[in-house]
Amino acid sequence: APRLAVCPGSYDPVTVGHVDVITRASRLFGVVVAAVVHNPAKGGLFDIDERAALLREVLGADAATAAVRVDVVSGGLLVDYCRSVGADAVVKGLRSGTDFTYELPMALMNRHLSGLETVFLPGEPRFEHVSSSLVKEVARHGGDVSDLVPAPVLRPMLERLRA
Ligand code: COD
Repeated sequence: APRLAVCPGSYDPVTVGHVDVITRASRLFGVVVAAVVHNPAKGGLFDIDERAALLREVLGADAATAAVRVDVVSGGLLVDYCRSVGADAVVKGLRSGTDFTYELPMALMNRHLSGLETVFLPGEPRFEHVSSSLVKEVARHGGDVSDLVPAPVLRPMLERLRA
């Protein structure tokens, strides 16, 4: 069977940084599932089904093939979801030492819980400053974020921020 990786995230909304990580993961694994995970620590602009719909639109032709899928994880542990889909690894992008400090305990905990390994991909330096939360903040105050989110995200995000 092809190796399967899960790229979990809040994806609220998907950014060019996320797309870069998913695309690079798909060159390493036969199947990549971009999993929209409900993170109760973060209030959402979009609900998780809306985020998943935007991801599917953005990943376009890739998401229509078996090689890149989009799924929703509405609760529970990531390791349980990963087991349910037969994942071989979690793949995450690392922008900085701050990301590493946040991600390392989760990676170790997930391995402790179920043996699930995490593979870290170094973030593309051009996108090091790109996060969903900063994109929303800049857009909310009228800044230009058109290079930071995929084109299909821009209008729905601006409309939602205005609402
Ligand atoms: N460049 C590279 N990587 C990036 C970039 C960028 N510009 N932007 C984002 N990323 C990476 C992030 O580092 C992260 O790895 C991933 O993309 C997703 O980012 P976000 O911001 O969409 O998602 P987070 O950080 O809010 O998601 C955290 C999870 C919800 C995935 C996490 O909390 C989790 O796994 N929860 C599941 C519940 C669980 O099992 N808890 C116990 C874990 S030990």
